[in-house]
Amino acid sequence: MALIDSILLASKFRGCLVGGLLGDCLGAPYEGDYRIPKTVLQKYFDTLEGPYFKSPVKQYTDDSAMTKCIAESLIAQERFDSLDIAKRFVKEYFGDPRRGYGEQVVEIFHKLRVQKFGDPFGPAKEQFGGAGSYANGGAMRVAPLALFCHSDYNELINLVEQSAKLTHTHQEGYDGTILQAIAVYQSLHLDPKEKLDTQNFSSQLIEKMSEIEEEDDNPYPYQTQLEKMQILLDKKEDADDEEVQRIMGNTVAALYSVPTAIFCFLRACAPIPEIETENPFRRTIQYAISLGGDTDTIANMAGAIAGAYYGYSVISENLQKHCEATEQFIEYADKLHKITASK
Ligand code: RVK
Ligand code: MG
Ligand code: MG
Repeated sequence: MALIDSILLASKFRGCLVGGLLGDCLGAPYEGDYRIPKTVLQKYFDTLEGPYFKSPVKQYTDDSAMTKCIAESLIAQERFDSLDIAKRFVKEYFGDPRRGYGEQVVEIFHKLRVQKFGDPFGPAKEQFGGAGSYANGGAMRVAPLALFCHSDYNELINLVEQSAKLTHTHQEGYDGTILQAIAVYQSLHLDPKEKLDTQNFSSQLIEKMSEIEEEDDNPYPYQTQLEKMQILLDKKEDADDEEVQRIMGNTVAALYSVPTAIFCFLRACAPIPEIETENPFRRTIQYAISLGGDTDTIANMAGAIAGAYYGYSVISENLQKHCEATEQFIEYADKLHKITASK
């Protein structure tokens, strides 16, 4: 692992949170579309990144609303406090419910409120007839916790699992959250000036997920997806969008969106046909959105990983100006950096 100095780390913290926010805001208008023509997205990004013009900001969705709750809790408590996070989820949802939340997760917020937070982990266990949610809602909000635990891998795994289980008790739901956090963790520890070894990045993810998944009943789903990802990465230009969609997936299921987001980050290190930009951060989210489906969330997760790798300086100022709450997310990143520096 590279030695990352404090200035670069601060930039990576900002890059991670702002990167995720931009993926959410810019991906949200396309959520649910089958696949978005590359030409349409090229124009969309060129316009937003070009000379600044006044227009209503692109609003963030539940992904960033819940990320905000975790960031604010960690900043206020200076530690992981599951009850405090649960309370913030509920307050945030009832104060601003129209952010496109998952259909079922809101049941948890209602139950938590009625039960006065007696057991913050209880209602999640009852979802889907006791099976728990396998969707990507745990992963989409995990970035601040990955930043908070950047110097302690074992703490990261432990706390991330707990954070997921407030809403996602299905193995694929919480292991997907862990995988997203590990991808951010790995990105934070790499020097962006050195060429990224994408096969090594994915091999390390597979190795770490084998330790996580060996304790589970169904021990292979993420390792299997990541192995498929490696084969696609090797194919580069030869892997067309249809194949990527079919193999990696683009749905709300964590298994078919978290590895997809990681794939987008790794694929976008190199040029991609029909995506005209020299900027690898922009290429990452533009590519993630082009794959369609759960665009806000896949671009959010890919943006957080890419931002944690490249740092804040790579993110276009004009793109930021067109997105809601950018300043607020910069502030969260700076405060989290300060807290972790003094830990
Ligand atoms: C709308 C059957 C299951 C399941 C299970 C399906 C926002 C359901 C964000 C459910 C993200 C959906 C996304 C969402 C995040 C999950 N059996 N179906 N065991 N587990 N599902 O409600 O926060 O966009 O169809 O837990 O994880 O932008 O409605 O929410 O894209 O996944 O939602 O799962 O969703 P939830 P979430
Ligand atoms: Mg959303
Ligand atoms: Mg989504």
